[in-house]
Amino acid sequence: MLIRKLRGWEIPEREVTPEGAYLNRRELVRSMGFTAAGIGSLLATGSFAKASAQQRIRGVDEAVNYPDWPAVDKYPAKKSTVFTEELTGREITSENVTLAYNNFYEFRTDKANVWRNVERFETRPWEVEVGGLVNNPQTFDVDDLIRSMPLEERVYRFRCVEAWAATVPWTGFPFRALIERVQPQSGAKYIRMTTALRPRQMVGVEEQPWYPWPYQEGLTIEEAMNDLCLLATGVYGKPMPKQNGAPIRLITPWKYGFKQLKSIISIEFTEEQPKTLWSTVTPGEYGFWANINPEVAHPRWSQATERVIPNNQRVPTRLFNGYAEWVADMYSDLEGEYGEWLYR
Ligand SMILES: Nc1nc2c(c(=O)[nH]1)N[C@H]1C(S)=C(S)[C@@H](COP(=O)(O)O)O[C@H]1N2
Ligand SMILES: [Mo]
Repeated sequence: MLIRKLRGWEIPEREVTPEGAYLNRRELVRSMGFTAAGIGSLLATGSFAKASAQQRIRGVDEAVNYPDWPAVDKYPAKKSTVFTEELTGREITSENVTLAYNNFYEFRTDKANVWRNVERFETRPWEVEVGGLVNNPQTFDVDDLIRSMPLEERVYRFRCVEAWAATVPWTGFPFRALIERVQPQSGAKYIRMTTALRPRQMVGVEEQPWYPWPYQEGLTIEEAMNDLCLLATGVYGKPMPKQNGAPIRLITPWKYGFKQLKSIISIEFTEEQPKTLWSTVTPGEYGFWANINPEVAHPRWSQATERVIPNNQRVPTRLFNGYAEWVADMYSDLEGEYGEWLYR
């Protein structure tokens, strides 16, 4: 039953253009400075066998595995009157699709199998360390943080750089509210964010030691302060499932999906533009800005159209994913610096 449902919307192999498809393992290993012996010992931990044993088929709801969650009474949160389904111009993607079609390379690189591999990942208790160039550095228990923030449900368009797109009702709070608590110093210009790194709980990390883990991403402070920018702690009116980035992840709907890192443990204010996992791996393909723009092609494919899951119908890509009126001002200074600023 589930299998048949998944097959209906799984993309044909020829259309798959994943972030990591281009990676030449040997080249990466060399550029990352891993030795052959180091790789060998990491691979000798038996993760391949364990992974295949986990391939038994379960229902999507079972895989979600909501933790025993102290702030569960905050769900569902009140719905935004601005960021509605109508504003997105399309229908909300069904929950079963969003929860079973994921990019989360710490677990699996094939999107249809991430949810089947998150069982060992422990998302409570969970701390988020907020520091760097701030006057009031703090480490938050994630549930204390969630309880103290104004949660809201917002329906946003979602667009992966690979060209698949969805429409998702996230629950979260404005990144700005967190920034106000920690008070950035005047020298702070950027924010570096980091995903948890737990090889024993994350089969993809165990099996792919050549990626420059941990997954890191960054924004300017101005971007993080933007009205659209959300720290999401739930989806579809419930706490965030593990495969979608429990317990807390970034949502920047005007940027490609790879900016929107999952399962955040650290938020650091910096003076310099932070290095990110993808800009380290393939700087010409997944740069720092990553703003959605139909006119700036990815080096390996056009971005003029996108493919809405689960039916994969092609529709035009919108500048800033349709959110130009909220975000375009932030980039006016960069315009013309070099033609590709929107993408890079
Ligand atoms: N830590 C981490 N965050 C991540 C990724 C990842 O591999 N690891 N993939 C990114 C990419 S490429 C996309 S498209 C989105 C997918 O989010 P979803 O699975 O909730 O749709 O997560 C982003 N956040
Ligand atoms: Mo993506």
